Amino acid sequence: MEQRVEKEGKNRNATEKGLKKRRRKRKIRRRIVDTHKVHLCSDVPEGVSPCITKYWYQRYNLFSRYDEGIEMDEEGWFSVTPEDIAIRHAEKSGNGLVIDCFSGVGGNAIQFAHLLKVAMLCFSVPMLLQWCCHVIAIDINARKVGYSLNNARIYGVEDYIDFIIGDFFLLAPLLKADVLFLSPPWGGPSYIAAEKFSLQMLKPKDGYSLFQVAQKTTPNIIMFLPRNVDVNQVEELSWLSSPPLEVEIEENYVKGKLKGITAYFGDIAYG
Ligand code: MGP
Ligand code: SAH
Repeated sequence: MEQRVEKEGKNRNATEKGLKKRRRKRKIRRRIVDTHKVHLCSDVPEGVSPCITKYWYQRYNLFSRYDEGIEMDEEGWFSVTPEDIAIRHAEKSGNGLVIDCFSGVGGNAIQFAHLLKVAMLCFSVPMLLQWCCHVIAIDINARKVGYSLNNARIYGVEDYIDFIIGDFFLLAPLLKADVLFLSPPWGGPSYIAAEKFSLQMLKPKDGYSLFQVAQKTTPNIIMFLPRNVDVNQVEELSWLSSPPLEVEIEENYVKGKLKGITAYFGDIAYG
């Protein structure tokens, strides 16, 4: 009797050990698959430099139609607003004339224009008159404007955007718009090294000067900023206007990962 119990005990131990082994095996296999997915570099095409490899892996989050011929340079890769976030910016912008003042390779301008196109196709003539404006996309870099035009064609919205090669700070006094969208350079991927990203670190001018220039055109301003930005400073921007502007600050995630922070000022806050 004692022997049987001992035997059963041994068998149970053996079975448990077997199960554990199998479980461990399965776990390890799963881990390898993950590693494989993240680190396998063999399918990265030639010409994609090591510093943009991580962005290449996110290419369909940046442009869902990436495979149709999207073009970007290095700065474009690390600066373009992920498509879902750009859609959110467009939805919040209302239905007036939007100027994308630092348009890069077109991530945002395309989504502003897409929303406009959908509105034009769906609504009646009086609504059309209200929406008869284009999106304006400004970038100082002619090559970026070329990429942006190419990318807008892929999304079928090139006729809804006026592309301007120029310096936003020089053009600003001439601009009229309902909403200004600002996603200036943050100083490259090393922006994240700062414990708190201060508005003074924005390029080519600090965030306070940028905001002051922008609000001469309209109080309705959208700023796309680093996820480590000093949020108190962002709130302070609303006090540069008298009376202070409404401000709404939101965190923008893609697939559960925080990518940036958007501040909406003026009538579009909480809209
Ligand atoms: P990231 O932090 O460099 O990438 O940029 P990621 O993949 O989140 O890094 P990880 O290693 O932490 O996983 C995140 C997002 O910020 C990019 O997809 C861009 O939309 C935006 N972004 C990054 N930079 C450096 C800039 C910039 O200079 N200007 C603007 N406008 N946006 C930027
Ligand atoms: N939102 C864009 C990315 C913007 S990156 C997208 O989704 O693609 C910032 C851009 O600002 C760069 O393309 C850079 O060429 C441009 N830029 C820098 N200084 C500028 C200036 N003074 N006026 C206009 N554009 C400028």
